[in-house]
Amino acid sequence: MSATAPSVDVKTDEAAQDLTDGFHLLIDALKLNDINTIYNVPGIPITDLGRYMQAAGLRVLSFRHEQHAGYAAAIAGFLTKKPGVCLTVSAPGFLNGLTALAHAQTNCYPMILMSGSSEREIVDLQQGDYEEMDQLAIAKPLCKAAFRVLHAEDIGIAVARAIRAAVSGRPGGVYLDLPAALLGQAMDAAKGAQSLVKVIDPAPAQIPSADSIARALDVLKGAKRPLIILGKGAAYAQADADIKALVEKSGIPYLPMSMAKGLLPDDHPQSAGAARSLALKEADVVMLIGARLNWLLSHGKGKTWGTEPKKFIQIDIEPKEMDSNVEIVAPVVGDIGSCVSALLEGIAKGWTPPPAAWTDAIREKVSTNVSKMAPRLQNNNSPMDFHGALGALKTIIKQRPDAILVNEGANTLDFARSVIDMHKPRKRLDVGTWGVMGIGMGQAIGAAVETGHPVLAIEGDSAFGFSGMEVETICRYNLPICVVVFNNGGIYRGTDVDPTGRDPGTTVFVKDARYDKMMEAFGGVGVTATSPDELTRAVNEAMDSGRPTLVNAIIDPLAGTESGRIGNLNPQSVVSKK
Ligand code: ADP
Ligand code: TZD
Ligand code: MG
Repeated sequence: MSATAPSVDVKTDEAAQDLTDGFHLLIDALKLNDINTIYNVPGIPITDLGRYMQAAGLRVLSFRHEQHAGYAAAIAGFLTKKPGVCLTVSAPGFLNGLTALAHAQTNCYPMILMSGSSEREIVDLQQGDYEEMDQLAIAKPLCKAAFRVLHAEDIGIAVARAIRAAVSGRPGGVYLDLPAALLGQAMDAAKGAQSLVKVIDPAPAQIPSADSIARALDVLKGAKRPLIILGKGAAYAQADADIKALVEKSGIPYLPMSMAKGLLPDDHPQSAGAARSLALKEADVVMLIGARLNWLLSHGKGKTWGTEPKKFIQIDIEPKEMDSNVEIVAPVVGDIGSCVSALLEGIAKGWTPPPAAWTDAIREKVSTNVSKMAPRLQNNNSPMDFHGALGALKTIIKQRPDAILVNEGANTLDFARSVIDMHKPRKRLDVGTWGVMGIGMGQAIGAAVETGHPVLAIEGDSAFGFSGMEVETICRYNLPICVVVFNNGGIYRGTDVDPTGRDPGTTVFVKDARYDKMMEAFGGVGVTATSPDELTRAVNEAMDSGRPTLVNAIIDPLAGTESGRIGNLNPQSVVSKK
């Protein structure tokens, strides 16, 4: 006995060395596919997963709330064309992350939400496990694909499927369910290594048909007043040089959607940004590149689009997008890089620029509107109005074109979008298709981590409140983020009152709130700015130092308007109008 006992022990040790488990297979699968950053909130059953990931060299950033980890992952997907990964615990953590997954899906950002989940047998019999929930069923309708992995040997395939689903075709959100029991499952290490899959060509080029390109060129050539609309799909595609060449070689005026600003610099002579109404009303042919005809473009019809009959050309990777709101006379289905380069080839074979009457009309309107706006941006009023404050920040962004601008709020969003010129692609990150409040700190952190560039987050005071606790995360990772809170004491304005006199009005906050103290509480810099000059000083200092900073910018509570620029979407009561 005594002679055999040690050899049994040795054998067990050797066997242990040859084993791997769910934790490590998942890490190996992610690393194999160059996924190296995870945005998470730890807890049962994924606490050790985060630790092992960190030990294995992945960057694991822990947030204070899963929604913001999710928004960071979503914007990482937009910026890098690789799925951003958010990791959460079961039921409540999963649900907190799910808002961000649905947001990624809505905005066509590639993202994977991985959530730990409880024991399948107990969940399925609904016996009341710790944080019990059938997460897969709940995630499914809100994302592009949802998978559950039950066996360690399937982890490699599951990660591969998740990556491919997120980035191929129209990018979107993917859910990966990781039952607790999976993570601890052991398997032979060599077999485990063989089970991993490196995804080859995860987002294959989708070449448009020659017919569709010829049709689009025909329609464009027949136009008297053509217009190109660039959407965030065009920014995502990272076909920057070809898109610029297409605009410039064609001579067609272009209008950037919010997150496409900077694909070409906003002060480009062909930009119709400051002549949006005229351009949409008068154009006869509109070519959409990575932009949907959703509410942001009034569904392609109605007053915004004037009385001129329009012909739409649409470039999009998603065939079902065509004819979704109005007829598309020249659908071009493919990836934007391939479609734009095919159009460029066509143009090189012969092209007449659009009539000068049209391009001059747009340029004149732009120049009139820009001159009208200029003096308003230079005021040094205290308390500030939106234009004075944004005029100061516009100059800062011009001087620091590599900085990334994150922007949310109502007035704070709508005014910043039109006032602040962007000079480089993918530098403006905002509320996206839903107009969601709460993306601010998550997107700022995701952008700083993924790009290493400084971030300026311009936040309405309400908008900031949705993710304010993440300033601790910013300080903990010492990220170069300067948050400017436009403090007008409320949602839209700070002047609402409860007619009964009992409570504060529904849209107002504590007066004279000191948001700057929140950043100071965690070791960052807090400053209050009461004039555009003070704002300029504070932001420049923050951007120079790279230290986490929050500038509490005092805005006149009377300056804003209801719902910013989309007040028309509010339903009207007949009773209150009596
Ligand atoms: P915006 O809000 O800026 O108008 P949308 O989010 O509405 O933009 O539209 C983006 C569109 O871009 C989506 O319809 C999506 O399918 C498309 N898209 C995203 N990536 C690509 C790509 N690489 N090639 C072609 N189309 C793309
Ligand atoms: N909740 C979520 C998740 N998204 C939303 N868009 C809203 C609520 C409604 N909402 C807006 O559409 S804008 C806004 C809310 C609450 C805040 C506007 O106030 P603000 O900006 O302080 O951020 P301004 O500058 O005061 O207008
Ligand atoms: Mg406000």
